[in-house]
Amino acid sequence: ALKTTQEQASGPVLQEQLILGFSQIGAESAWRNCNTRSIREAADDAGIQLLFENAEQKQENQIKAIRSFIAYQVDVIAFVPIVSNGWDNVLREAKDAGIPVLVTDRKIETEDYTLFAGFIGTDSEQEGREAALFLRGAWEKKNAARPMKIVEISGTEGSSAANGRARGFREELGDDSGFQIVYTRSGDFLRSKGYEIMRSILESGVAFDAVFSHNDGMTLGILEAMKEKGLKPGRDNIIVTIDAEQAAIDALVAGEVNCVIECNPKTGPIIMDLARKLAKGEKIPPLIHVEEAVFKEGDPGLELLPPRGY
Ligand code: GZL
Repeated sequence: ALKTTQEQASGPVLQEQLILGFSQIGAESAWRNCNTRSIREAADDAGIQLLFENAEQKQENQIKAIRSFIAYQVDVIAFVPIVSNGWDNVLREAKDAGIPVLVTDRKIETEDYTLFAGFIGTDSEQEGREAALFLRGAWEKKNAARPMKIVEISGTEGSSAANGRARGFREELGDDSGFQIVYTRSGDFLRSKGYEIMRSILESGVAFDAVFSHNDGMTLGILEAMKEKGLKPGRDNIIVTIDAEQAAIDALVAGEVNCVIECNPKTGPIIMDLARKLAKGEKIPPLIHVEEAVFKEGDPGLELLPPRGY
């Protein structure tokens, strides 16, 4: 069902407008909202007709959305899989309908990698490794004669972002007995849950030296809970967080967190380039990881960083 931009006008068909069906997981964090803005703006700029569905954090809504894109006979489907598993059936339906699928931001696990054309997003395992590298360095600087006690507040259970960050973090720490994860719990990437979990940890009296938080949204809740208890986050403890939204960079400059690892949400333009290639039947790379930086306390020029935009 290729709608032409010239259909209404009597003029000659100049350009058939590409129709992209996009299933987004929701609006759980500033990062996600920036990702959505980037996709909408890039579709506009590229002259691509975007059918955008917000799944409100439910996989079944994503599956329904993808089925509606198939029924509508869009040219390309792209989606952020909220969790890694459970996609094979609906992706087989898209393949049978001859519609190429682009997986973005989060990854899927499947027995059949021909079910999608490629992945564009961030390397969650590398983000986890960077977090471990920072904590290792920070603890060595303290010259402590005992293992570092780490609290981990992780992202959405079953998501490649949370699984990858946890895996990369543990791989980098290795079985080095100098680092102990004394508590780990999912905060679902939500600020409110980050707050609740840290409050309960502080009330339980669990001793810890460092916090590894899987996203800045939860970290803002963690900071709030610590301050309520009279703690000085980033001073009384070491905090490493992922996304690099503006509020986290501001906290880094203020000395309330110690390391911020970038996870780039602005993938709209490259998603549109890849969608256009797929619509023309071209091959695309199976895996594209976007570049990411690491910001540490004491880095020169932190105050001069351009606005993050999320
Ligand atoms: C990471 C992305 C995560 C962000 C969170 O690639 O899927 O989801 O880290 C967002 O802020 O909610």
